[in-house]
Amino acid sequence: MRTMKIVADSSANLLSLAKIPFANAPLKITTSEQEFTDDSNLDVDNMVSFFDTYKGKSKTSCPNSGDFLTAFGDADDIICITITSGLSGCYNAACVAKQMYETANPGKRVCVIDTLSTGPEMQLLIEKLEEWVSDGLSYEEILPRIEPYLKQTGLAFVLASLKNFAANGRVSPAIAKITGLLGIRIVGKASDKGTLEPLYKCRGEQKSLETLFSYLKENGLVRGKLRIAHCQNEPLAQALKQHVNEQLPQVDVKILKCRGLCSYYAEKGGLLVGFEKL
Ligand code: X90
Repeated sequence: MRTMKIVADSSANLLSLAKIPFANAPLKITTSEQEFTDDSNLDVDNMVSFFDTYKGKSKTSCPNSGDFLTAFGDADDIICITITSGLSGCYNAACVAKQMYETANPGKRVCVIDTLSTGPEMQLLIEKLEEWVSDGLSYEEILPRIEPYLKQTGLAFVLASLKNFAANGRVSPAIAKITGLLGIRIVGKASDKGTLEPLYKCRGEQKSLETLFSYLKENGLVRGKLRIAHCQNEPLAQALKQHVNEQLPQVDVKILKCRGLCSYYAEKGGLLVGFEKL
């Protein structure tokens, strides 16, 4: 019996899976005062509080190939899920790790998937992989199902600030300009190329909630899954859940907290949603 393992970088906000082996490769958030490694030891609330008052420079870095090798462990078949290559070097580092792993361990196999997304959309794929593996599907049977599944899912967000995106050169100056205005929320999505695409500017959180919900409904949320990841904004996450439960009672909604990487970019109050278009 070959052993199968799911590996993801820490932007998926998951630390373990209930039914199958899983490991995460941590990204890092670095400041001139402190470095935060986005693994299970990270106190996320403490990191978010730190950024409340920190005014200096900060940056993020992806796991290196060694970090991915550590996450691979010694499994025979590995499916490795990464954040969009449009914004991060994770996918590249994972591909290098795959080459090293397969060369050092003849017969072992790694499949690296660039999700062109992050956070709760990665979570949906990982949940689906867990389901397929527990149902007894083989590595060969699972691989061709991944890209079609990703076509049926999407990522949307509500953010109050794109300060850290701009500071890290991960949005264009034109987009950076619309942010930071008091009370303005940006509702947007992961583009087809895996970059941040703002769609609407909303005044206030209530308006952003309505806008996000309409977007989800118009883009295929009917009876599938909705996964909400928030950065210290349980009230907004609960309000969205309640609204979806009332309007689209068949949708399966779950809420979780952002880990370090997503908290850093989404910033306090930010909300990410992954949804199935079915
Ligand atoms: O390699 C690195 O240093 C990591 C860079 C990651 C940059 C993007 C993080 C996104 C976190 C924020 C809102 C969703 C935007 C969706 C765009 C695909 C989540």
